Amino acid sequence: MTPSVPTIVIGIIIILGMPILLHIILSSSRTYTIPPTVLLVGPSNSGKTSLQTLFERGSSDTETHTSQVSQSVELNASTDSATKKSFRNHDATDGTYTKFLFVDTPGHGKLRNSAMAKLNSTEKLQAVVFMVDAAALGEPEILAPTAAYLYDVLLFVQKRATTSAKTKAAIPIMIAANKMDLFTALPSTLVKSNLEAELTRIRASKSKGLLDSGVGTDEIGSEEQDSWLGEYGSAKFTFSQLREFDVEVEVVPGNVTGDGPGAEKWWWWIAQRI
Ligand SMILES: Nc1nc2c(ncn2[C@@H]2O[C@H](COP(=O)(O)OP(=O)(O)OP(=O)(O)O)[C@@H](O)[C@H]2O)c(=O)[nH]1
Ligand SMILES: [Mg+2]
Repeated sequence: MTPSVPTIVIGIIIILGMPILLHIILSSSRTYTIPPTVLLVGPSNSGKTSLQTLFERGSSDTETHTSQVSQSVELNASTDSATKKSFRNHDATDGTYTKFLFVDTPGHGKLRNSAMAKLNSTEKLQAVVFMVDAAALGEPEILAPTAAYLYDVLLFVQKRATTSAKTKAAIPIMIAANKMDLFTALPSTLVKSNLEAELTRIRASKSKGLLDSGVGTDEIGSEEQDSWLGEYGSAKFTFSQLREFDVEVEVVPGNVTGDGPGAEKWWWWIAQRI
């Protein structure tokens, strides 16, 4: 029973190799189980945290505060038409449910970077919900910063679609026009046209800035084209121009609290895209 050299070598390989093999198996299965993620962005006070609470608990009566950090909850959605109206995240025992992460981000201007970073770093990002306060969007001082934020999000998604078309699918965007329970709320058609008009203005001023910065007309070419939102050179921006990049943008009205269309349509939109 004297141990031979090959036996010892094989023994050592097995002893040293097993943990490494186990690590590879476990870490690869971990990345595999990351659920699809839906990111909730938008300006402060639009109702993001309220919506996340509603989807998670089935009600949203708790007081919310300006969010300081991103918050992730795990939800189950089904495209089964029988459950179309039930977004309550109750036990997923019957039917086929898809587990997904619903991530709330802080909307405050000073914390916006963290939301944009999330957009950039989220694995399995499946959809983006951009929430706006439809009751406040009639005021220019709310509309302007809201559109500026939306501009950044849309341009990010458009750029991602053009640069990595083969590796990553384009991300659909839902503009959730919230607070439809309030009589001051703009109808979704006006939410859409107001945002498009403001985005047109922003786009024009950005391209003008580029021209004014002294860059020669020869040099702007593709650089400017890449950072132009929507159809290049068009006078007016419309959300439908993003279809050219396979990016779908839809305005969907709803409300988290009070009486109105509710949150079912938003839930249904999400369920179909995860
Ligand atoms: N009337 C009405 N008020 C709403 C609705 N949804 C949210 N609110 C109110 O809007 C306020 C802001 O809601 P939050 O959910 O904290 O807003 P937020 O988007 O998370 O804001 P930040 O965390 O600062 O980015 C709260 O007082 C909510 O009660 C709605 O559908 N209708
Ligand atoms: Mg919040």
